[in-house]
Amino acid sequence: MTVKFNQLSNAIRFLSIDAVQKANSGHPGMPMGMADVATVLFKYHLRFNPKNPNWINRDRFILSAGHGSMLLYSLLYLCNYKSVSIEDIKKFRQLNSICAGHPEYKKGSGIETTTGPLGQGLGNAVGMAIAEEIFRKKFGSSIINNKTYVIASDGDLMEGISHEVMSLAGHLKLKNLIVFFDNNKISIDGPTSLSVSDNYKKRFESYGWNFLEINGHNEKQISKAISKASKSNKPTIISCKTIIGFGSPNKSGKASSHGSPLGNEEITLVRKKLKWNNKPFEIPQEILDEWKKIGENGLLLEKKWQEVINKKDPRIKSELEKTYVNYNLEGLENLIEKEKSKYFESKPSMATRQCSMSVIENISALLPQLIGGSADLSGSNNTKTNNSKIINSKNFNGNYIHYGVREHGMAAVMNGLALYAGIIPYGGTFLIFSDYCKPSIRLSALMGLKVIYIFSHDSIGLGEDGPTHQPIEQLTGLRAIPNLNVFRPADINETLECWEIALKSKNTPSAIVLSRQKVPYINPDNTKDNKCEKGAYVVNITSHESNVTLVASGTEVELALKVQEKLMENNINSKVVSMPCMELFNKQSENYRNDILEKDSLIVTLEAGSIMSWQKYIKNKGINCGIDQFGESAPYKEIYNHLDLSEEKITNLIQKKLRE
Ligand SMILES: Cc1ncc(C[n+]2csc(CCOP(=O)(O)OP(=O)(O)O)c2C)c(N)n1
Repeated sequence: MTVKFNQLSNAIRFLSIDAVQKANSGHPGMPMGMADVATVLFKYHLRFNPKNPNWINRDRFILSAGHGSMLLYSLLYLCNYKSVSIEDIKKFRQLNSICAGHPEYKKGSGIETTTGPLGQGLGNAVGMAIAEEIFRKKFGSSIINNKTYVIASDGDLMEGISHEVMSLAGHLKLKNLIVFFDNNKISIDGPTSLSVSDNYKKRFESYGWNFLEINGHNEKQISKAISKASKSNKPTIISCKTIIGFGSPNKSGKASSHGSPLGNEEITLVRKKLKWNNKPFEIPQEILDEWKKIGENGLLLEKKWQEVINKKDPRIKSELEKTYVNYNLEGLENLIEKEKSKYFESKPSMATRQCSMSVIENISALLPQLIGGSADLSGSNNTKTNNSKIINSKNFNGNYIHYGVREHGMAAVMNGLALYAGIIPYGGTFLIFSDYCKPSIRLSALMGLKVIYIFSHDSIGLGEDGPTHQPIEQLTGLRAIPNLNVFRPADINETLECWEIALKSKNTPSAIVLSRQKVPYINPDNTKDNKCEKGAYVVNITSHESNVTLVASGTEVELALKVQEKLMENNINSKVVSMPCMELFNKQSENYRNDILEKDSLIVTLEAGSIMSWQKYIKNKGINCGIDQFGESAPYKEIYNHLDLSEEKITNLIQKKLRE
């Protein structure tokens, strides 16, 4: 018996409906509406191999509308991915199930990225499509030629980030990027006409995209559109007119099918309407077999791809291996060590953003996998160096992306670059605008991606640009994100060390926060050890029986050293601790932490920003020197004074406290 097309797509529909019903929560409407598009894509077009989900030249499939997660889990199960069994589907939305509420990235599972916050998946897909272009240029189109497919919903396209990343994709002419727009005209509040009247054709054509329009339930139209998109020299968006909750007599076409179980009565009606006479979670064997066959096609595809590679120079194979599997960080330690020694001799005063530029310039000559960029602040963030080669639509043989003024987009694209494999992305903006990147930084951390954020102009020290540009609460906000290392180096030595940690880190993104203004060289000795690795270390101590410990980060380490001098003038011994990374310090043994922050010492913390993340270190008896108000527009030294961050004022405070 031949299996009909709609039996294949109905398998997705019923797995989704039944899983949502069993979990008593979830989103059945979208998988029911997009089941036909997904079936055509997987049956005829998507090149993937369930037996090797890490195949580098696989087409990427991104479910940007992550709330429709059951669509993805159904596809993975039906195509026989090892990651998703029927038991997993029965445990949809339960603790430890791979079938989480929204797709959560897991390498090798077929879940290519974490989605749920609308718009992020689109940004990741743009990053993946850029990565594909970079590697196609490097290895040739017979080796790397994969497509990136995305399902995006009304909500994805309403989000501002969709503008940023799709505009960039059009500019870069990412022809292997194909987006299916689930144009069902329904969102949570009701019809999308409540809130949007965009002319999508004009919108996307103005970005430089192809815009195609089809009936998203018509097998032939869907397939023809994908074929057409595949031949295009621009990115393509296929607007698929679909019915949310397709097949539900009372809820299809309505917001009521979007985000809650259909209910047993309605599900019985859907079964009747779609002629599906199977029990929950039961898929007839012939349908399962047909889906399995779809998956098995991939085996052949990868085999053919391997044959192509086998015919090439063996060096290509080892180069592929080196690029995607075994990053070569060899040479990094030597380079860092050499640089550290060099600067120990010259002890330069440099803004840490300049320090970072010198690091990038050196390491990018060594590490081709570094792809940098900035959201239109290259010169200020010092992200572009003499070794930067610009990537553009005509030439992807480069290592630097001008993201334009698109911070949020940049961060989501960097996640996509990292997810593709073989790339360590870094990108810059002002620390104040890390707020514009936050949702994507959070996802870098949640996914455990090696993404490096460069945030310069890290405090009131930027001076005259004023309070709109002076970060106050940003450091605290970033530090509140789990699994993100926030580095604030104090000099060139620390900048080198922090970069080294960021590059070596396996599953943790990094934010390297840098000053606009110059800082002196503070490193006390030339050791091979990476002092920043433990998060904090002693810079200078006037006596081992010091009764004050000054703990600072970044530019305020200089201030701490000045306070130390003043205290000494008054016969008060103290210790200066630099704490470039709280997250690493907090992970150290209790002994180490107690050695650094001695119990009987008066702990004084200094940072030109919110004190919130420092409060835990003073244990109620110390002093937090920081800023809990907005800054001012003035030359920076005046602002420091105005906001009480001067050695005189801090010394007075300490003396007063010691007298208490
Ligand atoms: C950034 C973000 N804001 C809000 C939400 C909550 N949310 C989930 S789906 C959705 C909109 C649903 O409409 P649509 O995108 O058209 O999906 P469909 O109804 O077609 O499934 C919203 C607001 C979210 N997931 N992400």
